Amino acid sequence: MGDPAAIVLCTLNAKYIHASLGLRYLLANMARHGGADLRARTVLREYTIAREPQAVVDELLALRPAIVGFGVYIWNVRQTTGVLRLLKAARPDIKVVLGGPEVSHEVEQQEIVALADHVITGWGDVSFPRLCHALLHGPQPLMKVIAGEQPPLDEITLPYPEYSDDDLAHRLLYVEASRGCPFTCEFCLSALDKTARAFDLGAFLAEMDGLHRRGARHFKFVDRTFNLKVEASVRILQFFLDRMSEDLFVHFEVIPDHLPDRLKEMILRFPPGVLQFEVGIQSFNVEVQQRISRRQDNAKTEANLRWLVGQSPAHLHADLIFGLPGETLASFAQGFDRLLALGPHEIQLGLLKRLRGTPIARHTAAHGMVYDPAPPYTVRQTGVVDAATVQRYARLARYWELVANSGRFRGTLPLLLQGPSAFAAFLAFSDWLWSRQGETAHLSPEQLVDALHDYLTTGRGFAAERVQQSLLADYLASGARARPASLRDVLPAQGEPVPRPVRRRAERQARHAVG
Ligand code: B12
Ligand code: SF4
Repeated sequence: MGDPAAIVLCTLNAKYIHASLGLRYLLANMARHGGADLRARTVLREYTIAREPQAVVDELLALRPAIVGFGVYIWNVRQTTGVLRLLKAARPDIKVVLGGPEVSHEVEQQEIVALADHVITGWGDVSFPRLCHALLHGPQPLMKVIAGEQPPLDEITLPYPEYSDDDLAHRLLYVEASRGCPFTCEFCLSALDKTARAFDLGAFLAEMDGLHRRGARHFKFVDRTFNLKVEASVRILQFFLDRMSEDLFVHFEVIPDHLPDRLKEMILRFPPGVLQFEVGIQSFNVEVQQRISRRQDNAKTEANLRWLVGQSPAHLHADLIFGLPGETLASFAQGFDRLLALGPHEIQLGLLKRLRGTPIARHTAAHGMVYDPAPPYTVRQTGVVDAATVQRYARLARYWELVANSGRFRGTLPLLLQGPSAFAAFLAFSDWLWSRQGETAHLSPEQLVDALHDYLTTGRGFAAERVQQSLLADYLASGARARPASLRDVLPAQGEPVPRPVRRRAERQARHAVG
């Protein structure tokens, strides 16, 4: 056996494709803020939430660590608690340090915190190395809960060399040009930030260049608002324009009502399929926006979305959240129809979550908000939306993923959404599909084709031939090769050549589902 690793940095990612940027920051700062000896004895271990807790513990114990630091997030808190329980039962002497957004607020109420030795709330870049130094070399820390220090950003070593070649080849590379957000949307954890702070852009771009030279072509910016400071946005876009290639793909989260001409000009210089923007709309309801302290100019938002969809080469994902205090099903439907009319490539239908620490909690009593007490703390009902309606919406959101966002039914979707309200039309289909299937998961593309055929012909009264032709074109374009019953007589016979589907590369990317 080799030397024991003094410190293990561990987290359970949502899926293998997500690499933890937070832990790489901690690793990158071990030498600068903890000492060269600490860096040499620190290792990173990432798992997914699907991994058996005992298997994770066995691997951690084999490393013989003195300290294990866990990155705790809403998607892994349940599983990490399980890991911690087993780890502490086997080796109570191992010091466990927690950090991450899920354990940065309401710490006193959490089982995982009770099981741990220390918690660092907020940023861990500097405080984690310092705490490890103290735990290993003294003086022993007195406090269990430590507020993470927020140093000037130039005192934080950038973590990008910590991405391995394997990460570059197989995983999403998260990168961060700025931290924090100046806005105050109450459902969002970033509402607690006082401001956004930018990393030195020259240094950041030099790191991006390093990643690019090593072969990285997919970059996901985690900046809360990429288009906050136009000067910086323009320089970042120019950086990628200078390195344009067939396989380049860059994802940004943007605010919808701020798109100055300089930024537009830059965007227009990109070929299609390279830029992906995620735009939080959340609600078009002015009263709701004000209630949750979300500043959004709806007219500018609409104009910008129209421009982005109609004239820019960017792929556009727009997010809505159902269940905000005071938002009814009818007002949400209006917002959905308004957004759909602008034509974003995808509409992501979210359901409100009461994230630990977020100010939205102040509306709980006055607006009859009831949330699931278990992560991800999803809203169950509100004063104006009963529990059955929330469930009905959740099913609709799931079916929307399968039918609309999957891109499998591009030709047929307009038929399905026909009518005075696209939302109402899709809700009626969703209710019908639920009554027929009784599930929202495990629906094969063929089952969906048959269901759509049935619904559109018998339920909506469209001509059978028109529906069949539309579904056939969609089915062939999707590249699926089975034989749904409703298309059997019009599909090319087995063995006959079938047209190859054309895929746009932006669509290959997983969406980042953040409120
Ligand atoms: C990437 C990401 C994801 C990825 C997951 C990545 C993964 N590793 O598996 C995906 C796309 C799957 C995702 C999904 C969701 N996400 Co998300 N996501 C992010 C995002 C954009 C980036 C995270 C990041 O890398 N940040 C940059 C690093 C530097 O910051 P950090 O991770 O916070 O790390 C710092 C500290 O937390 C701390 N720290 C971290 N680990 C450790 C460990 C130790 C030991 C210590 C001491 C300190 C420490 O130090 C780090 C450096 O300072 C953040 C927003 C953001 N910009 O942070 C949201 C965010 C983390 N997500 C959030 C939410 C709400 C969600 C969803 C619930 C959204 C939804 N659908 O409604 C889902 C959940 C999915 C599920 N399965 O349940 C919330 C977090 C809430 C929480 N309590 O965890 C955030 C903060 C966004 C927000 N709106 O407020 N997300
Ligand atoms: S939703 Fe977006 S704009 Fe609003 S506080 Fe969160 S990150 Fe900032």
